[in-house]
Amino acid sequence: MENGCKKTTIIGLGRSGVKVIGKLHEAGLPGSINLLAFDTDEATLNASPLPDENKITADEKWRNGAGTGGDVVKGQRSMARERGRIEELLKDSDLLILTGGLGGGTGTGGAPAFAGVAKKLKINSIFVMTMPFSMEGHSKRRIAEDGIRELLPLADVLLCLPNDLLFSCLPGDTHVEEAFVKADLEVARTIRGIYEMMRQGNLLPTDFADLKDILSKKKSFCSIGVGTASASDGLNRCHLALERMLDSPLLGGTTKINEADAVIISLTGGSDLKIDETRKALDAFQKFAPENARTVIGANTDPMYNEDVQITAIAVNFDKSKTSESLGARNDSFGLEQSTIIPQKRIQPELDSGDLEQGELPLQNLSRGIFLNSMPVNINGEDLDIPTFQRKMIIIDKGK
Ligand SMILES: Nc1nc2c(ncn2[C@@H]2O[C@H](COP(=O)(O)OP(=O)(O)OP(=O)(O)O)[C@@H](O)[C@H]2O)c(=O)[nH]1
Ligand SMILES: [Mg+2]
Repeated sequence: MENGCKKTTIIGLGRSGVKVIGKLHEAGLPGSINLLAFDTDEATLNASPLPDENKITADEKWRNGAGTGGDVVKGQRSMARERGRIEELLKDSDLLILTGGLGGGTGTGGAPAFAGVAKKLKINSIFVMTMPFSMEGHSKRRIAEDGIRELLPLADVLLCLPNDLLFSCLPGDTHVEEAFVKADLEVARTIRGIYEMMRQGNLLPTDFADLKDILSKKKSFCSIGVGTASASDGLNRCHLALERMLDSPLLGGTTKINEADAVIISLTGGSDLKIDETRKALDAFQKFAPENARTVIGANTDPMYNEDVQITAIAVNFDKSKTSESLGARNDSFGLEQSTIIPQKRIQPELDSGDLEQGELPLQNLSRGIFLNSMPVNINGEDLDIPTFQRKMIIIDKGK
């Protein structure tokens, strides 16, 4: 088998997720990958360059393709009604990567349903979600943090990319529209890097087991950098890719690697990749990583990379703060300064520990009719307020 994964399904959920999947589709992806765009909003899907058969208008019967208008509960319900379809689409995959923006109704409310299905089907799952810009205000951030709480017990790996960091390296006079396109490209690049890391390297392997092993040891905060270069950029393309990786906005500077407790790095090139350039780049990288850090190195070739190389690194810092055992403390690190990867295994007992501080719920944004004063009951990504026959897709014989 050419790579470790039978089949990887990468899903874009909600407007920002759909846009990122569009960029991945345009760039082309190697290996056996199924790209899907899910949204409750038909207009977003119509604007996507993905082939029509890869676009799914979620919960069309109830939402009429009109979106959720920022209502997380509607997002939860819509995607819970799609569980049967999601199961069908995922059943032949062994890795799910899902991306979307935390803060909106569809992405935030819908992601746990995908995580629940992946868990049920025993598919490894990685969620790459953006955190709202600080300029979007506190209520969006609270929605995002509540979304993280819902996802944590279900996702194998959750990676939160702070939108503020995506914009931090752009000149102040960049047009907003252009800034969003750049942000989408950066998220797409990150997903491609994570995917490459997960493929079993034909030169040196890194895969899900390594990632999970490192992250399941302790609570950790992570940064991710991706750099690419081509032979046309000059003779030293691996060095250039390394430099670009170290410069990439989501990494947040080389100190993230200098101070890491563990580092996972992978290099992918085409069949023209030479041993010498690979070794030199990986040796150069080792100089940035602390001696006592656990380092996992992967290298891979794929004919699709012809002349190109890509280097991806995840720098992992184990949380050493004494007060960090509560989710409230961890929230300080969500978002602005660094990306966060948190495996589900460690999180579950903490959620049950009683340390959890109940935040104020953003009810003003939600319209829940007679359920206005009740909490949605979500178990394993299933909304229990939805009648069982609808959740389980049971067809009721109503006679003629
Ligand atoms: N990177 C990036 N982030 C975006 C973009 N548009 C919105 N976001 C972020 O994603 C969050 C969610 O927005 P959307 O993706 O539009 O929301 P949605 O999931 O479609 O949800 P609803 O439309 O409310 O059902 C926002 O709060 C922003 O932080 C974009 O074009 N690029
Ligand atoms: Mg939307």
